[in-house]
Amino acid sequence: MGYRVVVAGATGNVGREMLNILAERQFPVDEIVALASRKSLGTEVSFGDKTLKTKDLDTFDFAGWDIALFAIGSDATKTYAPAAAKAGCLVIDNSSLYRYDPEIPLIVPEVNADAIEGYKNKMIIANPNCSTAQMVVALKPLHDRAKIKRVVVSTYQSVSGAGKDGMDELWDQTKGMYVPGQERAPSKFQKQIAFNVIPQIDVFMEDGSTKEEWKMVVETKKIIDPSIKVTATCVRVPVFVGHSEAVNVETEEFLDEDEARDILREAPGILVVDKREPGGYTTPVECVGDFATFISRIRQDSTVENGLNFWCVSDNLRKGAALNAVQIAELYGQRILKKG
Ligand code: 2RA
Repeated sequence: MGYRVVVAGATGNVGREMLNILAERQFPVDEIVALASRKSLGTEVSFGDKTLKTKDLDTFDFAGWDIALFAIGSDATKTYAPAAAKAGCLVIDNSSLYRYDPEIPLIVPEVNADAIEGYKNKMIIANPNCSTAQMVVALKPLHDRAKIKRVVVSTYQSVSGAGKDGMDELWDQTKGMYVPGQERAPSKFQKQIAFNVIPQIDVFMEDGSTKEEWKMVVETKKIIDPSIKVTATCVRVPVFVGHSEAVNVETEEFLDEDEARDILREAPGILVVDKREPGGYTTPVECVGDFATFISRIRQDSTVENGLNFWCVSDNLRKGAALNAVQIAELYGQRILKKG
């Protein structure tokens, strides 16, 4: 016996990946429905070798459904998540709406699976931001061994993090560079993204950081340990899929780079690719479609007493969004619903 599963926002980048990953991981589904807003109604989406026609989120009755994966943005989530939760359907939400609510668990299964018990509070579980998810997978095992005091991270985030419009803008702008008359001005991004990098993701906060940077700080504390200090610089780069991060950590205890490599090799969800030779590391194009968070360039930071640097790459639509949501659904099925 399996589960009755809803995917809301099924026509977007993340919603489509949710359906792919549910099928790939053979999530025990008895029945599945793909929901979309009225403007995408009737659009066909793939679920394994089946095709689903999207139904109207606005009129959908969540009663009797076990799990709803939401990828619809904060405004729509505010309208539909409480109704689903009230009907007894667990909402796993990819928007930022509930992430910072102390009553709502924010879960990365490799890191804080036990937080699942908090589902009872509101029948809603939040999925972290993409840039946080991959980083905490790497930080947790290092923190368990040597207690991380401070993290300095710079991100190189792909345009798919900004949705399909972001991908279209990179594609059209790149073509427009070569075809006179087809130039495309920035609209989704603040500046030209083709052949450029942009040090702004999301809006500015009062202290001069951006909301994306703030999210990395607050979410890391909530998921791993409030005592970890994080400072982030988030940058959009002209890559379609796959976020990269250069991470520097300072730990309380000394952690040798070889031991760190061994710890990361053993850690769940991580694949270490770290050869000190040309090409002996992972780049975003190599992680597309993969489940793992790839760690490379592990090395001591000799400018502080106990410091390490590493390079962290993952498919942002997967570990950073859809995969993590499906893993939460798996956890809820195994630990709470225990069907079958
Ligand atoms: C981005 N963090 O990459 C966002 C997506 N959640 O823009």
